[in-house]
Amino acid sequence: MRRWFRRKKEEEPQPESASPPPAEAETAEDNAPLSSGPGEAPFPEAPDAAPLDSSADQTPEPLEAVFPDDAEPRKGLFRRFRERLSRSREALAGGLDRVFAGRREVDAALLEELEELLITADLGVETTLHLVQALKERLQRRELADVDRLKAALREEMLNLLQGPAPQEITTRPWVVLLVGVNGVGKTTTIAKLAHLERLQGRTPLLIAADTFRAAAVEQLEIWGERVKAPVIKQKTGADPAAVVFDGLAAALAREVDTVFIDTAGRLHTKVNLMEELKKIYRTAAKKLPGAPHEVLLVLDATTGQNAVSQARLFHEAVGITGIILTKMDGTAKGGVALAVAQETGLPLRYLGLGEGLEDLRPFDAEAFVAAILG
Ligand SMILES: Nc1nc2c(ncn2[C@@H]2O[C@H](COP(=O)(O)OP(=O)(O)O)[C@@H](O)[C@H]2O)c(=O)[nH]1
Ligand SMILES: [Mg+2]
Repeated sequence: MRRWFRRKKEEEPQPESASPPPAEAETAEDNAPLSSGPGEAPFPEAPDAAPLDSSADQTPEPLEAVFPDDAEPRKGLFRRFRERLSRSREALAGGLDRVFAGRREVDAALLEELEELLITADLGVETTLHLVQALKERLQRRELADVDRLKAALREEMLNLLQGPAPQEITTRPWVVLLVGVNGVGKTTTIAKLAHLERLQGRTPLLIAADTFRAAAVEQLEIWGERVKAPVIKQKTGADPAAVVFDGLAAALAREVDTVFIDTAGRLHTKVNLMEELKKIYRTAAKKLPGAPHEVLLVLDATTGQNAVSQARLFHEAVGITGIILTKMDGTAKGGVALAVAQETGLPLRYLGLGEGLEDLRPFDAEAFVAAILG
């Protein structure tokens, strides 16, 4: 039952390389050349490009040095998820313990209590009903002899729901990743974390500051760029974000970097403009580099709960999302929203933000996640 995203995909298959996803008539403005003014070179060669730090070419630190708990990466991931998702575990596993206390048999009344608990733990009505329905069917098949079986069955159903396709294989260079999402969800911080992960893998990232709305946004990205030793391509505040992307991709090609991350604006009060801006960025990227952007990652703030699902719908309709990053999973009891987002969008969860530091972004792992929230 994955309605709107699946439907959209069927109706509007992602076009091959050059053209962006929304099959819309382009406006005159969209077709106009992107040059910033008469007599000016349309795209001066990245005038503000930060010089490539020479240390950027050195071998990055080994993974274990930066993630000491990742000497055994999978174990470290389970531990980190458990530690950072403790409030969500309190809500879910703690709630289950309370519901199951003193009960041995599983009956319809118990499933009803479970239903209430899942809704309050931010799984959303639809996802909760989906899970409870699956459990009711198991109960009818007499598979739920006791609460332990029920707990195991819930774990299984959650895992089924979170099982997404494997991440796209990186097949070309530069690999271009566009990050979108409303203001304050963590896009800029997440780009820094992603760039950091790239460096740990010995790859070279380049960052494009296409949130030209506020000077502070560009500065923030520049500071992160220095920290992760990644060049940042920018223009003046107020510049056309699509032009910055064009410059940025030219620089990425010239420098032969491995990966490009594009930071975008996310102010909500101009929703229509924002979506138009993102579409234009998408088209410009595709024109400059056929096939780009190769991934469009939507950043959602877990603390906003069910609101995250409606944001996903909006952005997916505008630019066609390929994966989701849920930030601020640390310190919130609303981690259950991950299940709602996965179920209601049908899009794969790619990363979880588990804190504000550079190391606090981890690839999404369904088993580690479910183990962390169910205790
Ligand atoms: N606790 C926590 N804070 C985060 C996380 N990701 C981002 N933030 C914080 O959220 C705030 C907004 O982040 P920013 O990257 O500027 O959001 P943007 O407007 O989408 O670019 C900053 O204070 C970040 O430190 C996360 O995973 N956990
Ligand atoms: Mg930002």
